[in-house]
Amino acid sequence: MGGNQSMEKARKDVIMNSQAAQFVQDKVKDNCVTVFSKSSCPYCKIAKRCLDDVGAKYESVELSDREDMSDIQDVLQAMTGERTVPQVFINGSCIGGGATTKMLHQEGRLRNLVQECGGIRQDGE
Ligand SMILES: N[C@@H](CCC(=O)N[C@@H](CS)C(=O)NCC(=O)O)C(=O)O
Repeated sequence: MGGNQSMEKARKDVIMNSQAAQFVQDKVKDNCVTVFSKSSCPYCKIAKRCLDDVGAKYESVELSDREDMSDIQDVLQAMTGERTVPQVFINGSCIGGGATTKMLHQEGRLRNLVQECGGIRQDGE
């Protein structure tokens, strides 16, 4: 491993051992669908609209309200390669952001992914 690569790995290790990493991993583990979002973000609204359309229950983690917003984005980048929001996790994996969520919805695949972890709202929920 070259110098830059090992520095990069060391940085990633520090990020993934942080409190913010534990927080992100717990959210992803505890929810069938988790959306890391910011209140003013149009792509986040698109992703949530798609999830609402298929009747998904999801936990939205609103980063704009949090002091550790930047730490959480560092964690998301270490996990997925992307620092942007939204990042949508279904059944433990990141499916991508707003554009990918919309594409999966248009292709009719989003509902099935959510269904696999029991995240579709039942009557009255
Ligand atoms: N291709 C991405 C674009 C997402 C994007 O550009 N998000 C903006 C907010 S709407 C962002 O994260 N900007 C940087 C930041 O807020 O830190 C997607 O489809 O989700």
